[in-house]
Amino acid sequence: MDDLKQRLVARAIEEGFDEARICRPGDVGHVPARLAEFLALGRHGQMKWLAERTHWRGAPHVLWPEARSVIMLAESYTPDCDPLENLGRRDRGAISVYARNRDYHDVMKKRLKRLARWLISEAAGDPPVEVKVFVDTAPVPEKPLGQAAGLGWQGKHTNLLNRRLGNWFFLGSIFTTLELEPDAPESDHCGACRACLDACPTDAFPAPGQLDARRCISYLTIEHEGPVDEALRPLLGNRIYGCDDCLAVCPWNKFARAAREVKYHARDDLRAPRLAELVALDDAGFRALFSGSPIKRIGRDRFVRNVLYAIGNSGDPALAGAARRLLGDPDGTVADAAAWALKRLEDAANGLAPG
Ligand code: B12
Ligand code: SF4
Ligand code: SF4
Repeated sequence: MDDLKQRLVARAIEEGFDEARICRPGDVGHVPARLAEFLALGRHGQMKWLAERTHWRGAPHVLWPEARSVIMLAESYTPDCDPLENLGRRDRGAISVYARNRDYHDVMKKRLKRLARWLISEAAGDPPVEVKVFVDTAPVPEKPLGQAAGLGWQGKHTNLLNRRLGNWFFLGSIFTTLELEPDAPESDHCGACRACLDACPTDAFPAPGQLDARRCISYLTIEHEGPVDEALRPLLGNRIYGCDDCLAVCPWNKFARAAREVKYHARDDLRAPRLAELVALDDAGFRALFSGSPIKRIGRDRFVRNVLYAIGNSGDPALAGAARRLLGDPDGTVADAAAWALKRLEDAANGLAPG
């Protein structure tokens, strides 16, 4: 390994990243065809931005032709508790692990910028080395780049996993004009396992390694605008933001240690929040509670919609009053979710629907 690369990797770990590896921007030649197929089948649902600028998302060397290397970084957010322990508690909502504290975009971007500044000063070239940092902020295929750099492999649940870190880590990248020696890609270590495919509550995997986002609870609770298909609502259970089921069952997680970054440790009030309190949030209350959190991005209306679906699924008659108060909500989707929740609670009370 050349000296600068060795020092770069050491510096990345000092900064708080868990792993750093390198590939070339053009190392993901299989992506354009797979992305095109995913889009042609409509699997992106309402995420129209995935269908835009596909000439970049599919081919990072076209995004910035002067870039010579991509430094791919992994940052663990491994939980210190059973991530699914809160599922099915009828008066509580389940928030996915990655969203129980600070927004990773903010935390990681600062760290990426610090590392990139260090690289510019250490490389001290003429003309100076140029860098661009990305974390989910540009049309960049982060998982395939991560695999090309050897950070891990895309498992059957489509996320990147690593033999040491498991699958609870975020990805970020630094593109640079600097030539750095690339690392070897990682190969598939899923073997015959299919735990993630079997764990999915909505059957969102049409085949191993492929996801139909339109059925994924993460998409439905975070990205999908307006009412959720009524047939899918019961399957959401009490998941009110994101979903972790396919990640949580992966056997490779047994080697992972809890995240070093305290900003990803769950806030006490978001470990098992009460549905009765969340459903009563107005705009100001929502913004105050989720300041600095990734949840803030979806806004009060979509969040309360999710909470009402969870109330409908709770079978808890004590929550009916809270749903009734939102029947006249100015947001049509919230009002629709309140009516659905009430009806489902009534059905449960009459023994017509599972509580
Ligand atoms: C859009 C998106 C979503 C969408 C769609 C997810 C998806 N799997 O595509 C939704 C909203 C559902 C989502 C959910 C989640 N996301 Co997301 N998401 C993204 C985003 C912005 C783009 C991903 C993308 O391009 N999807 C499009 C499809 C085409 O991409 P793909 O899965 O890589 O496609 C491959 C397969 O379809 C496969 N394929 C296709 N055909 C075939 C055929 C065969 C035979 C095979 C083997 C494979 C294969 O090849 C394709 C190319 O490699 C990335 C950030 C980024 N810029 O990359 C984060 C990202 C992937 N998400 C992330 C996270 C953490 C999540 C959640 C865990 C959050 C949560 N707890 O709710 C869930 C996980 C759900 C899941 N099982 O994937 C992390 C994953 C980190 C990691 N270790 O991999 C990322 C990288 C963000 C980050 N910077 O850290 N996400
Ligand atoms: S995040 Fe949940 S709904 Fe989405 S694929 Fe994984 S298990 Fe299925
Ligand atoms: S649960 Fe099994 S199949 Fe799924 S990603 Fe992990 S090892 Fe691969």
